[in-house]
Amino acid sequence: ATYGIGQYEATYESIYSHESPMWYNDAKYGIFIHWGVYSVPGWGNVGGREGYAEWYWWDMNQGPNTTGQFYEYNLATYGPDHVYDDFIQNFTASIFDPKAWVDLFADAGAEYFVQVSKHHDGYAIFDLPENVTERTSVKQFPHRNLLQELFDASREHQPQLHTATYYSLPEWFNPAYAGPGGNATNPYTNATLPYAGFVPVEDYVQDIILPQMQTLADMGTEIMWCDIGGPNLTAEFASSYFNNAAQKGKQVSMNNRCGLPGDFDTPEYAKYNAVQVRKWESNLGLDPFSYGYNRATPDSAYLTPQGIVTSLMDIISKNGNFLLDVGPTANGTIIAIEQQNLRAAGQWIKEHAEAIYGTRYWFVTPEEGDAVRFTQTSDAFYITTLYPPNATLVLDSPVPYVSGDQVTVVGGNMSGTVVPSMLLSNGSLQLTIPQAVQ
Ligand code: FUL
Repeated sequence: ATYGIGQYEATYESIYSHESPMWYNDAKYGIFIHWGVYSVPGWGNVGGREGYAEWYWWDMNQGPNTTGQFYEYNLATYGPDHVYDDFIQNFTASIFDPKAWVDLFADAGAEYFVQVSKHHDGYAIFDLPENVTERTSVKQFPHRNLLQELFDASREHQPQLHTATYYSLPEWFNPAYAGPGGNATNPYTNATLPYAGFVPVEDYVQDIILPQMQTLADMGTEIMWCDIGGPNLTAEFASSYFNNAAQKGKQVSMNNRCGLPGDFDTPEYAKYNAVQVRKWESNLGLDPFSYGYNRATPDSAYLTPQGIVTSLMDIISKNGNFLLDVGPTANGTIIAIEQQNLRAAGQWIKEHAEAIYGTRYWFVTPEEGDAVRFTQTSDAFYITTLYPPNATLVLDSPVPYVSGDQVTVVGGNMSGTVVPSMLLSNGSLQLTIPQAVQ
C-alpha cells in the first residue's frame, strides 16, 4: 500500500518522530465538545457518585446496583421497554446554531476546538459511506451532517480557531467490535439491541475504523484526538494523514490514544505538578465530573471563571495545553452557566494574551502553594499570580532577572505601570505591587 508521498512511513518509529505542531504549541487553550445521543438523557448522577453522562449507554446496561445507579435512573425515568437507541429520535439539534458556538469559543479566547465526532455508543455526527455504517446523524435522526456544519461555521474565525475531532476507536456495543470492552464482556448485551444503523463488516478495524478516520481527515480535522486505542491501523492512517497535510502546507496532530504514543499526552480530569518536557494537554469538563451534559449538576458546581484562568496558567506554565469541555443539550444549546463562565474567563485571557499565546514554559515550577506561574517568550518573562498578590511579593524560584530589568503590569487599567523590583541579598526577586492590582 502507499500512504502518500512524503516523509512519514507506516512504522512506529516514523510516526513517533512527528511532533505537536507550532500552532498547537502556541494556541494553549481549546474547547472540547461532547454532544451526541447521550445528551438526550443527559444525566450522570451528582456529587461523589457522579459518572460521565456520555457513558449512559454503558452504565444503564450494567444492571442494578452498579456505579452511579444509571440502571435505576433509566428505569424510573423512561420505563422498562425504553432502550438507548430510542433516544436517537430525540437528538433533535433543533436550535443548534454552529455560528453561535464558534463565536462563543472565540469569545472564550480558545484557539481550537475538539468536537466529539463519534463516542463509544458508535453514533457518528458526520456522514459516512453506506458500507461503513448507517449509525450516523445523517442516515438516522436528525438527518444532518452536524460536524460539517460546525466546521463550515468555524471558517469565519480562521486562521485563529483550529478545528479538530475526538474519535472513539471502539464501539463497545457494535457486534463487529471484538476488542477490549466489547459486547462479550457485557452481561446486559441483549438490552442494547437493536443497534440502529448497524452494517455488517468483515473486519472492524479495516472496514470501520480506517474509513471513518480517513473521512475525518478528508473533512480537514487538524487533530485526530482518538480515544481508547485497542486494535488499530494507526501507523497506516497517520503516515497518510501527516504526509497529505504536509503537502498542503498544513500541520496536523494526533494524541496518545490512537494506539501509538502520538504527539502529546492527555491526562483526564488531572494535571501534572511540574514541567513535562513532552507536550501534554489536560482535559476536563466545566462540569465537575462529566464531559456530556448532566442535568443533575447544579449551576454552582461548574468551574468558575477564576477556576478556568488559574487552571489555564498553571497548565501552560508546565508545557501543557488546556482542553476544557462543554456538554451541549440535545437541541444544541450550550447552557447559560457554561457560556457565562467561558466568556468571563475569556475577558481575562484576552487582556493577558501576551503572557499566554505563543509563550513557552520556564524550566521551574514554583512549589505548590507559591501562587505564581511563569511563561516566557524571546522578548519577555511573565509572572502570573494565581491570587491577588500582597503588597510585597518575594519570589524564591530562579527567574531570569538582572538588576535594572524593568517589570511592568500586564492587563487591566494599570497595564504598563512599573512594578518596583530588586534582588534581595539571597538572590530572591522582590516586587512591590501597586495597590490597585493587589
Ligand atoms: C474517555 C472517555 O471514556 C470519556 O467519556 C471522555 O470522552 C474522555 C475525554 O475520554 O476515555
